Amino acid sequence: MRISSNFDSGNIEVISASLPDDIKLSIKKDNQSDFYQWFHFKLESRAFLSHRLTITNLKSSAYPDGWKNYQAVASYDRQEWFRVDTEFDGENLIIQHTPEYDHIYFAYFAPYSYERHLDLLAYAQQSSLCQQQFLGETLDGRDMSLLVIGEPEEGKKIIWVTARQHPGETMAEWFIEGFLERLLDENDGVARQLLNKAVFYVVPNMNPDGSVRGHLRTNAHGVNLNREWANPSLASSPEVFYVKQKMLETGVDLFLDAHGDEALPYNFVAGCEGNPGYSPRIKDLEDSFKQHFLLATPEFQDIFGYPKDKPGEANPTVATHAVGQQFDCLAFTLEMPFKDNIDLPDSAYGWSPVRCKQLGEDVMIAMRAVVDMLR
Ligand code: GEM
Ligand code: ZN
Repeated sequence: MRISSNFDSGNIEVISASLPDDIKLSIKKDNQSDFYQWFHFKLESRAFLSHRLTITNLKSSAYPDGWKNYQAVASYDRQEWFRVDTEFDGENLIIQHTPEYDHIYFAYFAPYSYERHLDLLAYAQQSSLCQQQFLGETLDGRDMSLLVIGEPEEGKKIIWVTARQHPGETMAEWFIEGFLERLLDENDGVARQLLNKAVFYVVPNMNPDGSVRGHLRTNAHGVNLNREWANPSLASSPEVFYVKQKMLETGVDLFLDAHGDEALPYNFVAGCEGNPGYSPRIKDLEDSFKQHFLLATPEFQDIFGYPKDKPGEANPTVATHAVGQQFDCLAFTLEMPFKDNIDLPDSAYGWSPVRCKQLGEDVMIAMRAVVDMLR
């Protein structure tokens, strides 16, 4: 029996793996950070043998509430990721599974590999609607890539969408994949109308280094990019530095920053109610966007989410707050669940890549509803 994780976004520490019904594991911290929660590894054993895998020491993980009612995902072909029997005893996560094949992968959520990221960029730039731009290099020397969709033109609105500041939140890049596939679909009326009215600046992965390293929340130097937007630096957060620099060039009329949430089993958004510049205009835009998103899909809801920030108390280092304040624009953090949307549960797959992609398509309905009112 063997457990490995030396591959794209791999993360596990083997404590003991000699008995199939008593495998003990732990999760490595993000480099130069105390955050840990993302796991992704391969088990090589014998099919049709019952296995019990215990991931230990989770009381101090980044979001312990994330393990309550959580089911791990597994895959034989690295394409289909299904949920497996998982219990949390307050300290350890216990996965009980009898594999159908000798080799099986386990992960916190369906991984989104760097190769798939490069394929997504390559697919998009083949569209006549899309231009790929290099913004700068990350700390590990990877490209920060921007996709510009639509023709910049006087009078068009500027819509920015970023994803995966937190690399373990792979649902964010699955969401972008669905969003791009619809936006680039020349037979889709909603996409075509939006592209007559707006230009889109899309960063499918804000944190390629953390993604490959198997981090939950930080970049190669252990920096949480979603706390760097007030004062990004080339030394610590070049990813944010380059994107913010480009935003200052283009301006921003609507900003959406896609994330995943460990604990809440819902899709929801968090806005800018705590910004000093928050106004009735922005509140109306937020309400209209949410009302139309609610009509577009029952996968979105606006009852459960983060506590509202008090007036003037928004954290100015958070992307949504910084961009919303800087550009006096509609700006949302979008959260998808690591668990499931408990309003529409799927016991076999939970929240999944397919549903992330569908949400990426559906959000376009809300964008279409507000695009004419952004300024
Ligand atoms: C969150 S977003 C920050 C909290 N936002 C509001 N409005 N309360 C983060 O960075 O902590 C996003 C995430 O981690 O997914
Ligand atoms: Zn996040």
